[in-house]
Amino acid sequence: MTLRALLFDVDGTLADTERDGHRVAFNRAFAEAGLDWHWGEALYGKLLKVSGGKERLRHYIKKWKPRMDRDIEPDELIVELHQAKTRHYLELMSGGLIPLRPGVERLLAEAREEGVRLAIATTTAPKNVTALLSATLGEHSVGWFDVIAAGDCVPRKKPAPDIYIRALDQLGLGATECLALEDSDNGLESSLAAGLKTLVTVNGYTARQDFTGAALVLSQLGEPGAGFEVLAGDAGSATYVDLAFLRTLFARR
Ligand code: XBP
Ligand code: MG
Repeated sequence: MTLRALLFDVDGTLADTERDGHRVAFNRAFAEAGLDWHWGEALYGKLLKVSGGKERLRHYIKKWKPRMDRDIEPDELIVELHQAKTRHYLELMSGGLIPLRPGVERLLAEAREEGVRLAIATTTAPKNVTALLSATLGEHSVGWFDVIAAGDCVPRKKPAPDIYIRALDQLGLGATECLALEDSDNGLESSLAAGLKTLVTVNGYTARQDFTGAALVLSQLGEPGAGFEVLAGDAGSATYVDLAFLRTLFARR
């Protein structure tokens, strides 16, 4: 089988957007709304168990603020806070705050040169994806992706397989023709449930998660001269991920 497309997760995979991007944007939205909530780095790591910003807010209110004495319905509050959070996130991104992870730009370029199609399958809002791509690779890079499946376009977020199934459907490809790139247990559960072979590159929040079922678990994609560390699986003699390496990984039984 030929490798036809790479499906990328966004947060944590393309860039380390959670700690210094989403988390900061949530905190700015809380302050703006006059709430004394603050999501520190460690608490945010726990909250990441729930994917999706609105879902994360709902979980936090239920668990940490069950007796909120505001005359506003939690549903309304969640929508308002999430809109404000997205505004702050877009502002942070437009400032070029967060770079792509090592190897991402190189791998995207190689895939384009060699006719391997690109797609996005993420839990985050579509606007956030466009903002990250535009800030790091230029506005034109949005067009490099044949499919951007994001946010609320499916009923169930990761770890459900819905977003990957949607992306495959829009690509018109089967799972066995594609490879997914993920950073988290929720993301891996989602891609595996959609039938996709998956390469995991971890980050500070996900390094100790369970990645059973992944084709390979690496510290990062790496670059020539600044390679990855293998956390689980067999990378052979490779030191960084390029398209030739992904083809070998993809072809493995
Ligand atoms: C990661 C997430 C996202 C962001 C928040 O998504 O869980 O929910 O933290 O984004 P992925 P929104 O790794 O699938 O890209 O606030 O826009 O939902
Ligand atoms: Mg992710």
